[in-house]
Amino acid sequence: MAPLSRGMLIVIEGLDRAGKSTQHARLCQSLESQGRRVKRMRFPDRTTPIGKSIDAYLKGESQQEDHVIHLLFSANRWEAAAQIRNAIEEGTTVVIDRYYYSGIVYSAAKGKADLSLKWARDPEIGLPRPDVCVFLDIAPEAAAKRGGFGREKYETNAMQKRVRELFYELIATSDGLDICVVDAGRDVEEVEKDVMERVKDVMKQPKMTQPLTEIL
Ligand code: FDM
Ligand code: MG
Repeated sequence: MAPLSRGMLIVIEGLDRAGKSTQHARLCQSLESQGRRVKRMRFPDRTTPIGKSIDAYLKGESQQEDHVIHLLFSANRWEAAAQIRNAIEEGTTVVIDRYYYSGIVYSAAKGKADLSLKWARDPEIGLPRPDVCVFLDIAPEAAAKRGGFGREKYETNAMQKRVRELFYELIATSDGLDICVVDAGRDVEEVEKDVMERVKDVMKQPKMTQPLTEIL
Protein backbone atom coordinates (compact mmCIF):
# COMPACT_ATOMS: atom_id res chain seq x y z
CA MET A 1 0.00 0.00 0.00
CA ALA A 2 1.26 3.48 -0.85
CA PRO A 3 2.56 5.43 2.11
CA LEU A 4 0.42 8.37 3.13
CA SER A 5 2.12 11.66 3.89
CA ARG A 6 -0.14 12.16 6.88
CA GLY A 7 -1.96 9.73 9.11
CA MET A 8 -5.65 9.01 8.72
CA LEU A 9 -8.35 9.91 11.21
CA ILE A 10 -10.65 6.91 11.50
CA VAL A 11 -13.66 6.64 13.82
CA ILE A 12 -15.58 3.52 14.80
CA GLU A 13 -19.14 4.24 15.93
CA GLY A 14 -22.19 2.24 16.87
CA LEU A 15 -24.60 1.26 19.59
CA ASP A 16 -23.41 -0.43 22.77
CA ARG A 17 -22.69 -4.13 21.98
CA ALA A 18 -22.23 -3.45 18.27
CA GLY A 19 -18.68 -4.78 18.50
CA LYS A 20 -16.84 -1.46 18.48
CA SER A 21 -14.03 -2.48 20.82
CA THR A 22 -13.36 -5.71 18.94
CA GLN A 23 -13.37 -4.04 15.53
CA HIS A 24 -11.31 -1.13 16.84
CA ALA A 25 -8.63 -3.54 18.11
CA ARG A 26 -8.61 -5.60 14.91
CA LEU A 27 -8.43 -2.58 12.63
CA CYS A 28 -5.53 -1.13 14.63
CA GLN A 29 -3.68 -4.43 14.44
CA SER A 30 -4.11 -4.82 10.70
CA LEU A 31 -3.05 -1.25 10.02
CA GLU A 32 0.06 -1.85 12.14
CA SER A 33 0.80 -5.09 10.32
CA GLN A 34 0.72 -3.05 7.11
CA GLY A 35 3.49 -0.90 8.53
CA ARG A 36 1.48 2.08 9.73
CA ARG A 37 1.98 3.83 13.02
CA VAL A 38 -1.28 3.76 14.93
CA LYS A 39 -2.57 5.69 17.92
CA ARG A 40 -5.56 4.15 19.69
CA MET A 41 -8.01 6.51 21.33
CA ARG A 42 -11.52 6.42 22.73
CA PHE A 43 -14.15 8.88 23.86
CA PRO A 44 -15.11 9.51 26.51
CA ASP A 45 -11.48 9.48 27.68
CA ARG A 46 -12.22 8.78 31.32
CA THR A 47 -8.65 9.45 32.51
CA THR A 48 -8.70 13.27 32.49
CA PRO A 49 -10.40 15.41 35.18
CA ILE A 50 -13.30 16.11 32.77
CA GLY A 51 -13.37 12.41 31.84
CA LYS A 52 -13.61 11.50 35.52
CA SER A 53 -16.73 13.66 35.90
CA ILE A 54 -18.22 11.98 32.84
CA ASP A 55 -17.39 8.55 34.28
CA ALA A 56 -19.11 9.40 37.57
CA TYR A 57 -22.16 10.63 35.67
CA LEU A 58 -22.38 7.50 33.52
CA LYS A 59 -22.09 5.30 36.59
CA GLY A 60 -24.87 7.23 38.32
CA GLU A 61 -22.54 8.50 41.05
CA SER A 62 -23.20 12.12 40.18
CA GLN A 63 -25.88 14.14 38.44
CA GLN A 64 -25.44 16.68 35.65
CA GLU A 65 -27.87 18.90 33.83
CA ASP A 66 -28.30 17.52 30.27
CA HIS A 67 -26.70 20.48 28.48
CA VAL A 68 -23.84 20.50 30.96
CA ILE A 69 -22.97 16.83 30.47
CA HIS A 70 -23.21 17.33 26.72
CA LEU A 71 -20.67 20.14 26.87
CA LEU A 72 -18.39 18.07 29.11
CA PHE A 73 -18.36 15.26 26.52
CA SER A 74 -17.49 17.87 23.91
CA ALA A 75 -14.81 19.45 26.13
CA ASN A 76 -13.34 15.98 26.58
CA ARG A 77 -12.76 15.89 22.81
CA TRP A 78 -11.45 19.45 22.69
CA GLU A 79 -8.82 18.66 25.30
CA ALA A 80 -7.51 15.92 22.98
CA ALA A 81 -7.84 17.83 19.70
CA ALA A 82 -4.25 19.11 19.49
CA GLN A 83 -2.92 15.65 20.31
CA ILE A 84 -4.98 14.15 17.46
CA ARG A 85 -3.85 16.80 15.00
CA ASN A 86 -0.18 16.47 15.94
CA ALA A 87 -0.21 12.69 15.62
CA ILE A 88 -1.80 12.87 12.20
CA GLU A 89 0.59 15.53 10.97
CA GLU A 90 3.56 13.39 11.93
CA GLY A 91 2.17 10.44 9.99
CA THR A 92 0.43 8.46 12.71
CA THR A 93 -3.03 7.09 11.98
CA VAL A 94 -5.47 7.81 14.80
CA VAL A 95 -8.27 5.29 15.31
CA ILE A 96 -10.97 6.38 17.75
CA ASP A 97 -13.67 4.35 19.44
CA ARG A 98 -16.61 6.85 19.42
CA TYR A 99 -16.33 10.55 18.57
CA TYR A 100 -18.65 13.50 18.06
CA TYR A 101 -21.29 11.37 16.30
CA SER A 102 -22.03 9.61 19.60
CA GLY A 103 -21.79 13.01 21.23
CA ILE A 104 -24.59 14.44 19.11
CA VAL A 105 -26.83 11.42 19.00
CA TYR A 106 -26.82 10.30 22.64
CA SER A 107 -27.60 13.80 23.89
CA ALA A 108 -30.35 14.38 21.32
CA ALA A 109 -31.82 10.96 22.14
CA LYS A 110 -32.93 12.36 25.49
CA GLY A 111 -35.75 14.04 23.57
CA LYS A 112 -35.47 17.53 25.05
CA ALA A 113 -36.95 20.25 22.85
CA ASP A 114 -33.97 22.51 23.53
CA LEU A 115 -31.37 19.80 22.93
CA SER A 116 -31.73 19.13 19.21
CA LEU A 117 -29.23 17.44 16.89
CA LYS A 118 -28.28 20.91 15.67
CA TRP A 119 -27.72 22.35 19.13
CA ALA A 120 -25.70 19.30 20.04
CA ARG A 121 -23.49 19.59 16.97
CA ASP A 122 -22.47 23.22 17.36
CA PRO A 123 -19.76 22.77 20.03
CA GLU A 124 -18.06 20.19 17.79
CA ILE A 125 -17.37 22.72 15.02
CA GLY A 126 -13.61 23.11 14.63
CA LEU A 127 -12.58 19.70 15.93
CA PRO A 128 -10.46 17.51 13.63
CA ARG A 129 -12.74 16.09 10.95
CA PRO A 130 -12.53 12.32 10.46
CA ASP A 131 -11.51 10.92 7.08
CA VAL A 132 -14.03 8.19 7.68
CA CYS A 133 -16.48 7.10 10.34
CA VAL A 134 -17.49 3.45 10.18
CA PHE A 135 -20.92 3.05 11.77
CA LEU A 136 -21.31 -0.52 12.99
CA ASP A 137 -25.01 -1.04 12.56
CA ILE A 138 -26.89 -3.58 14.62
CA ALA A 139 -30.53 -3.90 15.60
CA PRO A 140 -30.96 -3.11 19.31
CA GLU A 141 -32.62 -6.53 19.78
CA ALA A 142 -29.59 -8.33 18.28
CA ALA A 143 -27.25 -6.18 20.37
CA ALA A 144 -29.19 -7.05 23.53
CA LYS A 145 -28.73 -10.78 22.77
CA ARG A 146 -24.97 -10.33 22.91
CA GLY A 147 -25.18 -9.94 26.64
CA GLY A 148 -27.08 -7.87 29.12
CA PHE A 149 -26.41 -4.23 29.57
CA GLY A 150 -24.24 -3.03 32.37
CA ARG A 151 -25.43 -0.44 34.80
CA GLU A 152 -24.38 2.65 32.91
CA LYS A 153 -26.72 5.56 32.33
CA TYR A 154 -27.62 5.08 28.65
CA GLU A 155 -27.72 1.28 28.55
CA THR A 156 -31.48 0.83 28.24
CA ASN A 157 -33.41 -0.60 25.31
CA ALA A 158 -35.43 2.59 24.82
CA MET A 159 -32.30 4.73 24.67
CA GLN A 160 -30.49 2.37 22.27
CA LYS A 161 -33.50 2.31 19.95
CA ARG A 162 -33.68 6.10 19.86
CA VAL A 163 -29.93 6.41 19.39
CA ARG A 164 -30.09 4.17 16.32
CA GLU A 165 -32.98 6.20 14.83
CA LEU A 166 -31.03 9.39 15.36
CA PHE A 167 -27.87 7.91 13.83
CA TYR A 168 -29.96 7.22 10.72
CA GLU A 169 -31.37 10.74 10.82
CA LEU A 170 -27.87 12.15 11.11
CA ILE A 171 -26.67 10.07 8.15
CA ALA A 172 -29.70 11.00 6.02
CA THR A 173 -29.94 14.71 6.74
CA SER A 174 -26.38 15.95 6.72
CA ASP A 175 -23.72 15.88 4.06
CA GLY A 176 -20.08 15.75 4.89
CA LEU A 177 -20.28 13.54 7.94
CA ASP A 178 -18.03 10.96 6.30
CA ILE A 179 -20.10 8.09 7.66
CA CYS A 180 -20.29 4.68 6.05
CA VAL A 181 -22.56 1.97 7.42
CA VAL A 182 -21.35 -1.59 7.98
CA ASP A 183 -23.74 -4.39 8.96
CA ALA A 184 -22.40 -5.49 12.34
CA GLY A 185 -24.91 -8.28 12.90
CA ARG A 186 -22.59 -10.81 11.21
CA ASP A 187 -19.48 -12.82 12.15
CA VAL A 188 -16.58 -10.81 13.51
CA GLU A 189 -14.37 -11.73 10.53
CA GLU A 190 -16.93 -10.63 7.95
CA VAL A 191 -17.42 -7.31 9.68
CA GLU A 192 -13.65 -6.87 9.98
CA LYS A 193 -13.20 -7.44 6.25
CA ASP A 194 -15.84 -4.82 5.41
CA VAL A 195 -14.36 -2.29 7.82
CA MET A 196 -10.92 -2.72 6.23
CA GLU A 197 -12.40 -2.36 2.75
CA ARG A 198 -14.04 0.94 3.67
CA VAL A 199 -10.80 2.22 5.14
CA LYS A 200 -8.85 1.18 2.03
CA ASP A 201 -11.36 3.02 -0.19
CA VAL A 202 -10.81 6.17 1.80
CA MET A 203 -7.02 5.80 1.60
CA LYS A 204 -7.33 6.17 -2.18
CA GLN A 205 -9.35 9.37 -2.00
CA PRO A 206 -7.72 12.67 -3.06
CA LYS A 207 -8.37 14.18 0.38
CA MET A 208 -5.69 11.88 1.78
CA THR A 209 -3.06 13.94 -0.03
CA GLN A 210 -4.40 17.10 1.66
CA PRO A 211 -4.02 18.22 5.28
CA LEU A 212 -6.62 17.09 7.78
CA THR A 213 -9.65 19.42 7.85
CA GLU A 214 -12.00 20.61 10.59
CA ILE A 215 -15.61 19.85 11.37
CA LEU A 216 -17.71 22.58 9.77
N1 FDM B 1 -21.44 9.09 24.93
C1 FDM B 1 -20.22 9.00 24.38
C2 FDM B 1 -22.12 10.31 24.96
O1 FDM B 1 -23.24 10.39 25.47
N2 FDM B 1 -21.54 11.42 24.42
C3 FDM B 1 -20.30 11.36 23.85
O2 FDM B 1 -19.79 12.38 23.36
C4 FDM B 1 -19.60 10.10 23.83
C5 FDM B 1 -18.24 10.01 23.22
O3 FDM B 1 -21.22 7.57 26.69
F1 FDM B 1 -23.44 5.41 26.26
C6 FDM B 1 -22.04 7.92 25.60
C7 FDM B 1 -22.16 6.67 24.79
C8 FDM B 1 -22.15 5.60 25.84
C9 FDM B 1 -21.39 6.19 26.99
O4 FDM B 1 -19.36 5.20 26.17
C10 FDM B 1 -20.05 5.56 27.31
P1 FDM B 1 -18.50 3.82 26.16
O5 FDM B 1 -17.96 3.74 24.75
O6 FDM B 1 -19.50 2.73 26.45
O7 FDM B 1 -17.45 3.96 27.20
MG1 MG C 1 -20.73 1.36 27.11
